[in-house]
Amino acid sequence: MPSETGHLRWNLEHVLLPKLDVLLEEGDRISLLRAEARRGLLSRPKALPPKWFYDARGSALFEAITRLPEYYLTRREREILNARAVEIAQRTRAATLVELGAGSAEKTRVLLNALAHAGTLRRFVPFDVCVPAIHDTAAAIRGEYPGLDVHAVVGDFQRHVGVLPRPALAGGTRMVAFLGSTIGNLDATERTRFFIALRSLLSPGDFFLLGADLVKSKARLDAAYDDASGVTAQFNKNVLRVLNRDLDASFDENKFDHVAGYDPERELVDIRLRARATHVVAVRALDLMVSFTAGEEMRTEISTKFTRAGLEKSLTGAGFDPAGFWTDVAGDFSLSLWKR
Ligand code: SAH
Ligand code: AVI
Repeated sequence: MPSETGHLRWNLEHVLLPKLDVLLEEGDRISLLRAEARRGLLSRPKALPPKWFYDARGSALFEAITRLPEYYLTRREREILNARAVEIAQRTRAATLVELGAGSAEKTRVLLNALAHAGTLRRFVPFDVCVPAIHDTAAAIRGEYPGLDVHAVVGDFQRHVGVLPRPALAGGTRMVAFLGSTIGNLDATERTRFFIALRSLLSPGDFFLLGADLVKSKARLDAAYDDASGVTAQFNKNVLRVLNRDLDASFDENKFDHVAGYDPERELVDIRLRARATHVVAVRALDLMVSFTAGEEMRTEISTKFTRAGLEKSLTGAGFDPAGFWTDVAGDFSLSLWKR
């Protein structure tokens, strides 16, 4: 028989905690990590998908990146949202806002406020692969917006966009937001697949709001992804800690350097970990011994930079109609609205 305080706690949690759908259970997450780590560590050059940066520590390190002087992206996107959220709310009249890769959803409050002010907002669906981040975000938003139906989803937006729970999407116009230029962390093939899956999730009249970083000078991009205080290096090396903990691996982050540089031809920042010396790493959960030679680089992320023309080609090619395109005053970052 639960105690009275136990009852009280259960009742309070029942009332205060937002709905949570888990499309990627812990067991599935580990199976996916095993499969993707095995494929990446056995490929040449070695590579790991960027979604594995984001455990609680990785998400906190990303938040620290957003406050770095060199990392202009978050500030620029917030500037655009501050200037355009009312217009976006009026244009979309969205009842449901789904946010993919929501993280802390800090900037999203600007959109939520505008939609609430327009009187159309009923539901917020933050979606993320990082359980602690989505849990904290959903609980915080629930507290800040009483009466808003907050329905959080744990999943991989590269796998689960097509299977978003219907109750989370029911009723009224939907807007799916994908902010922060996380789209740039997908390669061209992954982006095309993602846009097509997204379009089939949406109904005619729904909207997609995309934050995408724009092509600019190599000097600024190199600095943004290799900051003087070394926070991005810690973020990059966090993937090694995730593999150590979840795959019983023996990576020593002191044996790797963070390497990041903009490639103007491919219009992307290539982010890697470079082995300082020849050594072998055990990945016991995969029954693998992985050799690194001195100077060998393992890719951990790409961060693609876009042009307006390139975005228009991709999105219209996937069947979206342009419904708005804005940049910050300096022209560093873009926010664009697309109609299904
Ligand atoms: N949207 C926020 C956070 C960007 S950081 C902003 O603009 O500041 C990228 C976010 O996407 C992280 O919260 C990370 O956990 C999430 N993420 C990365 N890959 C993902 C995937 N494949 N599926 C779902 N979420 C993912
Ligand atoms: C989440 N994503 C958009 C960030 C980016 O800018 O590509 C991740 C990041 N990697 C290094 N710094 C920030």
